[in-house]
Amino acid sequence: MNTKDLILKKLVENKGKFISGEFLRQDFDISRTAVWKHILKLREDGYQIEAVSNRGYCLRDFQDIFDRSAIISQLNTKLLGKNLIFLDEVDSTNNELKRLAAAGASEGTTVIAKKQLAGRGRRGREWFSIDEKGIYMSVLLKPDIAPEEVQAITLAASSAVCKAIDSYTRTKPGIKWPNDILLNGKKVCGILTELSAEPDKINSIILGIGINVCRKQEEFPAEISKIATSLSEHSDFELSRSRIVAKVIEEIEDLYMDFLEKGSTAKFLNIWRSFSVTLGCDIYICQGDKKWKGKALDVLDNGHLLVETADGERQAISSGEISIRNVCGNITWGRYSNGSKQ
Ligand code: BT5
Repeated sequence: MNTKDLILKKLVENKGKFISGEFLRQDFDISRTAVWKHILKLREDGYQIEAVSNRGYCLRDFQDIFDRSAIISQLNTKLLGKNLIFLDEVDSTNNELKRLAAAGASEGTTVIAKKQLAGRGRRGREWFSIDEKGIYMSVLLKPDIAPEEVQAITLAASSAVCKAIDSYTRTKPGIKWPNDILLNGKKVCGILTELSAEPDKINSIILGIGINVCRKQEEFPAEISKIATSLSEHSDFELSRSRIVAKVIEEIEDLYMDFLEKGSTAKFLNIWRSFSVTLGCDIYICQGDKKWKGKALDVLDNGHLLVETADGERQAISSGEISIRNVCGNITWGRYSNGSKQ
């Protein structure tokens, strides 16, 4: 973090309170003039910072400033986001992180973009992200696990996003297996997990997360306007993308570190279960030409879905397309794949 970002962090931590110029000067070992120059630069970036003689500086009001400084000044993590790349636009944050990973980027490297020109869903589908009304981010993880365990890690991401957004929304978010996050039955967030792996070892995982934040219902393209929604449509709060991003990264780190330390998926799978709108539902599973009916019973330690078939047998589902009779009684099509190899 440079000095400007550190000053911003102090102001954010003391939001609404005055911090004296002398305190900042001493804390960062710079001159009063240098402090003032950083304040002017932050104001140029859009921050409303009040300056009152004998009292100091105070950051006021809600501000949805979405840039690198705003995110890192609110981020309290040890690993994830420590190397944070913020772009005005990119083809896809997953593509960019793939390029960085190939060039040796370290674990925790995070790419965030204001908009994507070629945002991707799973299996080549499109993720609408051409405007600046969402969060488009990718996080690089390098856990020492076998490829078949990757599904569990992807469920950690949906659990983390739900925890992060739950406090902003009027209705509780729901997860449709494996990773679609819904508000009132409509998709607010999608997760694209891609991995680079050898037969028995993962080299890296890219967790790509897209969250619709402040796009009005009528601003979605016609083809998805009935199935997609934004946080702002379900929230009474002014939403700050930088705050939400910081919270999502912190929640992922919390669950990921717990997994690495304990070697157990229990913590995030319990969170996943608490947000699931899949478990207990009748579902249809499509695998190739085969389509069969079952009941979603539970999610297993490796992230696979445990299903009871019509004749009472139990099967673990790891891939295929599923449709779910959701809580509202409608049939909702969901899709699942194991993640794609790079
Ligand atoms: C997903 O795919 O839901 C994964 C989306 C991941 C997006 C992030 S953004 C950051 C990172 N960089 C990328 O390029 N991607 C990741 P899937 O389950 O295949 O769902 C795709 C389907 O969701 C589409 O076919 C549409 O029906 C619908 N959809 C597209 N854009 C949407 C949006 N903005 N909100 C809700 N639904 C959308």
